[in-house]
Amino acid sequence: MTVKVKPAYEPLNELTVLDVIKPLNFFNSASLNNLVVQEIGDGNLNLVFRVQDSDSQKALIVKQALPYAKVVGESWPLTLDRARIESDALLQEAESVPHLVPKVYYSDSHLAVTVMEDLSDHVILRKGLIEGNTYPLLAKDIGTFAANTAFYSSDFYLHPFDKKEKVKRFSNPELCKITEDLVFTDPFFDHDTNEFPAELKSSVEKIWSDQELLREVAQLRFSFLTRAEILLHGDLHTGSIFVKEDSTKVIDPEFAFYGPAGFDLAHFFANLTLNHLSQNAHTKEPFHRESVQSFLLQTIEKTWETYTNTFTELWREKSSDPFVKTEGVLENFLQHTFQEAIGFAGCEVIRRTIGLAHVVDLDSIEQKDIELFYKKKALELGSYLIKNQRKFTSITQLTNWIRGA
Ligand code: SR1
Ligand code: MG
Repeated sequence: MTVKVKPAYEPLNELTVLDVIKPLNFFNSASLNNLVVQEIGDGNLNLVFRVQDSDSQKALIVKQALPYAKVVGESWPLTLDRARIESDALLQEAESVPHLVPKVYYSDSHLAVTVMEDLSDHVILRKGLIEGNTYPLLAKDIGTFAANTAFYSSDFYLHPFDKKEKVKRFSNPELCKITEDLVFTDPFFDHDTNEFPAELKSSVEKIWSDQELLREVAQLRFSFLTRAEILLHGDLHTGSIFVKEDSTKVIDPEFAFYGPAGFDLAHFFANLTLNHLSQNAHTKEPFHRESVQSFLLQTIEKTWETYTNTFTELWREKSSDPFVKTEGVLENFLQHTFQEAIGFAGCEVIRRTIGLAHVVDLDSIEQKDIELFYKKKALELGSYLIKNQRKFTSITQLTNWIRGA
């Protein structure tokens, strides 16, 4: 009897990555000598290799989790289980929106590896937006993604036993702890993970001493910790979305877990908002700037509209909830999701400005005084959203507020 021993975890390199992909028969055997491997990871946490046949140009991606957070180094250990969560979440999402996620070809939880579709013909949305590009399908695609992944993972659709099984499968305590700390805690206290220029100190101290604001943040944080409503992507910022003119792909769901329904859309809206502020510095030509900014606001509006329409349709056609026909039940859910999303978005705007992981949209503003000006605006806007979340009753109220910031 031969006993197959699973390979022990080792970080891959540009040579050993070939041992993972050869048995998959993705490339034909004649082309194995022509494979070109490049490590292209530029995120905070993982290794990402692109393997390409230099003759046919056919390519795939091998993503491997490291046992620590790359952004900080080995002093910050991090579970490898996030690779399993990521590939499971991609497969789960593909059940309802296969056209909006990369295809998974293979995964190995021991090596913490996911082998998936190469999307090099797309660009990262954050980069595309900073360059002043616009994407006509973005709103419809993200609204469709958010509504489908929410509905099909929720108690409105699943049998309670299946739902609770999934909550267990997507339990992701270490990655959630990163969000609990970096989004909902550290930026609101004088914590050593925070990072901001001295010139922002008085604006930051205003946040730290604002009891009304802190009370709201505490409540949002508690929601994030306790409300297992839907399977979230968990980190849906503009660096987790690949785009081109005719395609949108949501990548990187390693933070996936069951959480409050407004969280993903909030992060998407917050990152569009930060880009909107930064366009004032990045896009010099006024007509172009105005058109990019109005694209960003229309994207927020249309995403929410698509989300509510799609969710409502799914609810009417497929919900197993006993209160499906009771007037106001769906409306209450959507309203609560919307208002909480405004609060979550405020937290994301603040943490991306003064916390550990910033956004390049604001950080790359070349002129220091202009960078500080828009960072102050971001802090004011974030605080306003958190404190006034329950006053928002329509998406245009939000976009008007961002326009006027
Ligand atoms: C240490 S990880 C920092 C941030 O990067 C990820 O993309 C998440 O947004 C996390 O908060
Ligand atoms: Mg990521």
